[in-house]
Amino acid sequence: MTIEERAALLDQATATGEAIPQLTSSGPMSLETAYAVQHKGIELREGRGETLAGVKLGFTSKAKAEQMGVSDVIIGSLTDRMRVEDGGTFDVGRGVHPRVEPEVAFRLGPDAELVAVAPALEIIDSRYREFRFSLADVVADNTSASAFVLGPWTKIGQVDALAVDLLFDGEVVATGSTADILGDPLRALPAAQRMAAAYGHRLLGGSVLLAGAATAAVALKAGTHVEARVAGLGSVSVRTKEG
Ligand code: 0L1
Ligand code: MG
Repeated sequence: MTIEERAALLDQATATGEAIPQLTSSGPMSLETAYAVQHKGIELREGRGETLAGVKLGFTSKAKAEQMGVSDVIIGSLTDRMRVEDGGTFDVGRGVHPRVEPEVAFRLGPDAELVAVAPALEIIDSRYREFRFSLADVVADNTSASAFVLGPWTKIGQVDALAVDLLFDGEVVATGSTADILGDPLRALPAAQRMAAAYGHRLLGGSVLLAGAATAAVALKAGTHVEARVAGLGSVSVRTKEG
């Protein structure tokens, strides 16, 4: 299969919400090819009028990296159409099997420096059956990126050990700490710079850097008020619906 064919399969699965077999089930795929597939998928989105809104990191927690048997982070791209307003609505019916993670986001300045921080929610949704994939598969699938929600921006202070709660309808469903994001979410910038240089991502002024998850991802169903609270940074929320 060509890079274009692999990107088209993933793009189709995103549009229909129908899971596909892992791309690597029909043969091995190098990390370089996987990132080429990811970029082709973003090009398809740009061809439909979407614009780049930022980048995201995955596998930023030691536990997740160990679970996947990997020793480095992965990088994906965010577009404007993936963004849901704080307090807005996300249609779970559009996805395959969406999950949510509480995160920390940074806004980049003109020289791709960190200028502001916000609590964030990332909705991830693997396009592969049973949410199962190899490293190359998930990279090709734009690191499972589906949607993101940003809370209020504030000036950056110490963010290395802030308590994080994920709540569904006011009940805590997961707790963690920003320390689980690379030991300190500020490390997301050098990690993103390194990955962007290696794999051709753009760190644009004014764009967003989703630093990584502070807890494991939790499955979403319709009709839920989902909120992340990050101590000292405030909260961010989204409501899920179906159809
Ligand atoms: O944003 C993330 O941490 C997810 C990275 C991809 C792995 C997954 O889908 O769980
Ligand atoms: Mg994430």
